[in-house]
Amino acid sequence: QTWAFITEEQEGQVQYVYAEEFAKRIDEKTDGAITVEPYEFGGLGTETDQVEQLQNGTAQLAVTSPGFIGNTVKESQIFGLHFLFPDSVEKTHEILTNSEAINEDLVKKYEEIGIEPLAFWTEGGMQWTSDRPIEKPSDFEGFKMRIQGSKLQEESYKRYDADPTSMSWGELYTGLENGTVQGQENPIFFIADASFHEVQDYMTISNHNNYVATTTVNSEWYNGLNDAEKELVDETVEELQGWVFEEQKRQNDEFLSVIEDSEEYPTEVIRLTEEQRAEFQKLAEPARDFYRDEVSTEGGAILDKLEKEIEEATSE
Ligand code: 6CS
Repeated sequence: QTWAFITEEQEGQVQYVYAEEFAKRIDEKTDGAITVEPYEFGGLGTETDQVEQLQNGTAQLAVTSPGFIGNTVKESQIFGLHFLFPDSVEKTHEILTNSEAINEDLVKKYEEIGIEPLAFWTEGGMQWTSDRPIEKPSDFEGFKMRIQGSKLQEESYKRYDADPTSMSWGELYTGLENGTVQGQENPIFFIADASFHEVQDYMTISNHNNYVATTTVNSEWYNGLNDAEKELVDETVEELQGWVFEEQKRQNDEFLSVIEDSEEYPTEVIRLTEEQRAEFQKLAEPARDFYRDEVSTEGGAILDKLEKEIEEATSE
């Protein structure tokens, strides 16, 4: 049998190599009886189309991002909050792996729409790229900021007085080039690999958030697997949780110098101090109430629990 595995990224990029590694391990474990076919982003439509393909069973597996699924699974927008997770990417990955709020309560919300999330993981800290230096919140005034598409992401940028616009990443290079948008956020590996630095003059190392990706499967398909197949999927996803942490780290470390050393496309790299980050953090904080009141369907119960878990994990 063949299982289709959709990703939102292209060859070499973290989500795609994750799907390749998953395929390789399944192939080895089943002696070739099960083939997993990874799909790169581009051929199947937009990220939102891909969510539908997972839901209707065209694909069995997919990496989906909360920024795109947030209109369907409202609570998943929680990952659009700035300065919620600890500064350490490693700690964040640990929380994403172990949190009950995420892996039990939030999972139930996906299940309601026929999607089973098997793992949440980080693709690294989010950084800003822009056509002007971004060092303080007022630098965002009237700034046309690209966001993926969730209400919470929109609110987060409105807190800095920016003007957020939703856009698929397939349109983003051109959008930045012709000025439809003036900036965007992404982990370093993605900024460099998608060549956004070619059409941006500045990159601010802000670590204002983490890019969270989710390994998801079609519920009906997953529940129809026999015990051995289910175990095979679960065990492989579990193995990849540590593997993908190392992979994103390697890529984010390596690609920083691609941006910094490019002579053809010079990009000024701005590193925010703790004081500078605190200015953004102060403005970002009330977006949590927006999540509780306007986004969550249950008054923010998942956020309340997650905040406690983060507090516990960081005070250890
Ligand atoms: O910015 C985006 O929309 C894209 N960024 C990453 C890191 N992966 C895929 C996603 O669609």
